[in-house]
Amino acid sequence: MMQGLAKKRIAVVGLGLSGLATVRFLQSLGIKPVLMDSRAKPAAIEQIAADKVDGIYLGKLDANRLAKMDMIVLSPGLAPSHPAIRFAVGQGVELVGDVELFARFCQKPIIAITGSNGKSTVTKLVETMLQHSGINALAAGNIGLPVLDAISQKNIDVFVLELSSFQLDTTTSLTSVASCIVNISADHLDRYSNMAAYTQSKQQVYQQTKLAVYNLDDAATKPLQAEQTLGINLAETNYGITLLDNKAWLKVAGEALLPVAKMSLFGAHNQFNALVAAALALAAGANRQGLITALQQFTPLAHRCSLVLEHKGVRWVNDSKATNIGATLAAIAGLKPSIAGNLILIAGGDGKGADMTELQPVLQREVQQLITLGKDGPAIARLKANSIEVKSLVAAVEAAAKLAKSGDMVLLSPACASLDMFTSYADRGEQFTQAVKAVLL
Ligand code: UMA
Ligand code: ADP
Repeated sequence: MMQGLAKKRIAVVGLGLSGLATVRFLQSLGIKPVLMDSRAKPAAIEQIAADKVDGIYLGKLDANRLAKMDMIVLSPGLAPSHPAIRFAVGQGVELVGDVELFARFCQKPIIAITGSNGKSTVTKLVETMLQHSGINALAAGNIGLPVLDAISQKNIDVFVLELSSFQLDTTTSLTSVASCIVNISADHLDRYSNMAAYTQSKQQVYQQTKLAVYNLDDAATKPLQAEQTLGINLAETNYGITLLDNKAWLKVAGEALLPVAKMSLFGAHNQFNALVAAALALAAGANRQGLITALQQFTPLAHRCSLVLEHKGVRWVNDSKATNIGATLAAIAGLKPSIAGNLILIAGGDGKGADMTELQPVLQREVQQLITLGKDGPAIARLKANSIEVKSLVAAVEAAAKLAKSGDMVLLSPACASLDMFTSYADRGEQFTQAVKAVLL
């Protein structure tokens, strides 16, 4: 069961959530890893017992020390193109990520999900559908629970993995019963040289899969090779939307499943997410009643088009998880039909190298007032006349409160990462929620 790891000199590079889980996992196998982080003082350093590791090296990554290893387990937040990593790999050191180790050790069926947007929603839906079918499923990976923490949980029947392109870049042994790229739109272009490189990274989710589920409206998601494929869009006849007694129903595996109005999630993008999740869950043994219960009872995830409050007829919505353009476009498309008055959009942050002009047609057509902040705020502000540039989220909320009238919606959907001003998208969403309450109540 040691998969040949026992006698290896292993470096865990990056001491964030997944790095720490990797350290614990290796220690449980009796291995004392070498630890490195490019930061002088990573937050988690206090949690590590020095006598259970073979040295901790902080600050600049030490290329010569890395080159002496047999294996490097690299955290997703560090790029394999880092010069010290490249040097070590050039010297013959094996490079893997935590998901690769998980794939080598996991004995249970795996469902693997990637995409630019909708990964977490689909992952949680699949987990819930399986659970309501009496199958003990556990969601892990990019969604937050490191896979090497998940692996030690008892009595799990199926692992449902949300995988980022960063994780896929260091994974080659993944075998899955079903997998999916939900969609591909511009993201992480500060790490990938172009969209082709980013797409290639996402395509790795289909390695050794039995069933590859893809998005018929997005050619880049089509598997280049897979045992079995299933293309889905809302217009498709097998998995799609069908009209019954003038009502829209989800159609799953050729049969009507549930009226769309009975889903707890709203918007066309979430109908698509539901169909994809149903296909993946059925492939892992879910039953139709399990799918129905999950779709009716699913609690929408926080910071994704969540209503903060309604005040004097104005709805304030937190979509902080929209960290790229595709997510903001989906949020506006989903919410706009429900807005009687104006849409006031708060956007901006770190655009990660994306071309913000892709937002322009929708800003012109659907958004009545734009408020921007953050590193790429000015680039977004240029796309619409009379936009208001502010320096803080509180100032954005104050500006929106002055403009909003009954029937309007104020939507925080930044189309950018949060890390230029906040510790995470969740921090940004929480600060927005607090600011809205402080300004209005
Ligand atoms: N970092 C350094 N030096 C290091 C190591 C990390 O500066 O030596 C920095 C990274 O650049 C990054 C931060 O520290 O800014 C965290 O990086 P990490 O690799 O230590 O991340 P973890 O804490 O292990 O969390 C990772 C995922 N993070 C990333 O991929 C950046 C988490 O996804 C995931 O939930 C967790 O593993 C458990 O599997 C988060 C994420 O932002 C939600 N993912 C990106 C996204 O969804 O767009 C890909
Ligand atoms: P991810 O884990 O890929 O970031 P989430 O499910 O957390 O995906 O959703 C992130 C953002 O993307 C939310 O703002 C949501 O409104 C939007 N979104 C969700 N599903 C889709 C989809 N299928 N297509 C486009 N955008 C989506």
